Amino acid sequence: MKKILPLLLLVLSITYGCKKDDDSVDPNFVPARDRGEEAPLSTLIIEEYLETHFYNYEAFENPPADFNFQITFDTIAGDNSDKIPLMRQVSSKTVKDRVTEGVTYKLYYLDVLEGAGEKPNFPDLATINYQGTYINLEESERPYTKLFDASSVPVSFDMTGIVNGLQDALIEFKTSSGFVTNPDGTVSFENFGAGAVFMQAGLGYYVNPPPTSNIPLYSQLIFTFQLYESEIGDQDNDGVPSFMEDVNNNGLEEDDDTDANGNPNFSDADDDGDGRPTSEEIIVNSDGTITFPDVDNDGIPDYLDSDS
Ligand SMILES: [Ca+2]
Ligand SMILES: [Ca+2]
Ligand SMILES: [Ca+2]
Ligand SMILES: [Ca+2]
Repeated sequence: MKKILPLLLLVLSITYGCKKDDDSVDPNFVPARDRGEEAPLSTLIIEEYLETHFYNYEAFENPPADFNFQITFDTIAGDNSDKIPLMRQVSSKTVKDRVTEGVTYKLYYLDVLEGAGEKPNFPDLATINYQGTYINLEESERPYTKLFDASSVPVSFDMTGIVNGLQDALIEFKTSSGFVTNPDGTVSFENFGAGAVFMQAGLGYYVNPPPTSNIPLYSQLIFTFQLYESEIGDQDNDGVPSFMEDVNNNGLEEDDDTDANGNPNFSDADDDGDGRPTSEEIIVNSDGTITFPDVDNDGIPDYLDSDS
């Protein structure tokens, strides 16, 4: 799972490398491809996959008794030539690149089971199972996709720490309505959300795949998942839920940094940098609601106001 910080660091070092045009530049240094130019190429690869593959929709329509409600894909060919291509069943939305201003992606996702619980917020913690594959472009090395990570048991993730495309997809689904405990002590979630997302490299790992993963640079990623539970995230533990730390209200947690100290508000326990922790500049009421005092009455709540 990608952490945001290394990617940002990487981009900074590339910028520095380009500007510094002297002998100290590593002769083997290859700058990352332009994210804006890469985006449409990535989309074409995704769309070709969606045109040539289908999912096990027939099993979801008439579930066999032992069906596990896992989404699987196969090529439209041979006995499966008459299957409906994913392209006709996916939804899409426009999402922003987190690195380069102005770059956007048409993100495709497949909504198979919507779920009967709650929609997570983008900076929440989500409990899911998942399978992550990448699209393999080496004709000599089929199969078309290769698995790089999976968990068949529920695992909880901080959605601000996972690949952006998966974060962008999970917020379109709902959690389960609850769970039952089985006689053997395991739990079974009921009415969970299930889907898949097909993401361009820029919403995946781009030039920064996990070191041991063998994922090639610029790989398009596909995740299938079941969404079970979510929990409101407060990553910096300052008492303000992280979804409320999206000051510019654009659905991204990375680009709000009131005191410009490099730590976005969702991971900054003193958002205005005035030396008083945010937790001391808000009032958490007994019913869990939060009051934001504005002592100098300038319209800026104290926790975002460095002079009050
Ligand atoms: Ca934001
Ligand atoms: Ca900050
Ligand atoms: Ca904060
Ligand atoms: Ca303040």
